[in-house]
Amino acid sequence: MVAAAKFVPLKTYREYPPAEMIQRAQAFNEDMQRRRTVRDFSSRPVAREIIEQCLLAAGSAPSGANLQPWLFVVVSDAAVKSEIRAGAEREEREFYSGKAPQEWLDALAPLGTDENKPFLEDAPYLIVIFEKSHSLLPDGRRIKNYYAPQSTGLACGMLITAVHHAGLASLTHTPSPMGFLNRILGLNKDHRPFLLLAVGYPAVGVMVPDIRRKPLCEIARFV
Ligand code: IYR
Repeated sequence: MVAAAKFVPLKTYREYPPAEMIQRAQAFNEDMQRRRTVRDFSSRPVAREIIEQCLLAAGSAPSGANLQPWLFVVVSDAAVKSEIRAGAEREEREFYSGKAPQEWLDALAPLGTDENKPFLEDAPYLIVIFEKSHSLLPDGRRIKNYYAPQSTGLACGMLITAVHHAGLASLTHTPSPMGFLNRILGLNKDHRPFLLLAVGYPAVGVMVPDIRRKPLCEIARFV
């Protein structure tokens, strides 16, 4: 049986005068341009409440058929972080010493990355985002999640934005393959590890690569 659509009035939309819209868009862009990925974190504690609010913001992302095909596993336990570091560094050693083609290594050179991932223990939180291939409906039916990668990617983008907005730094980390995360976190094959996000304060005196963002004319076309 197909559930009947139920609609309610949209009460949350807010319109701004055009000049204010421009000002808001500029201010938001300026704030987003301050975001930088960092690879060195302070172990300074961060209140769980901040992470919870950022996750709720991420969970407001649009998703295929509103199936919300994501699971955020927040790791702060030191022993679990160590296991994750060991699993990731095992994959990264292979990546950097043979698996990655030279072209890929050349593209990474400006970022100065290598197989050592101390941030996986230093950062107070590792948020492992899983893409769920299926949903369990309240009536017990198991159905496929539509556009699961797109939806989960959108939620990740919103999470990174929320974390930055809250005043914390993050690092998107994608050891490959990431199957070890299922084993460590006890999740079945319906859960595909999508991204590992380290979150916390940047280390004091942290350095970041001297890189630029592409100008509008290179990333957009108005037709
Ligand atoms: N996963 C490796 C390699 C890596 C790949 C890309 I694409 C990056 O933007 C950064 C790193 C690592 O984390 O070192």
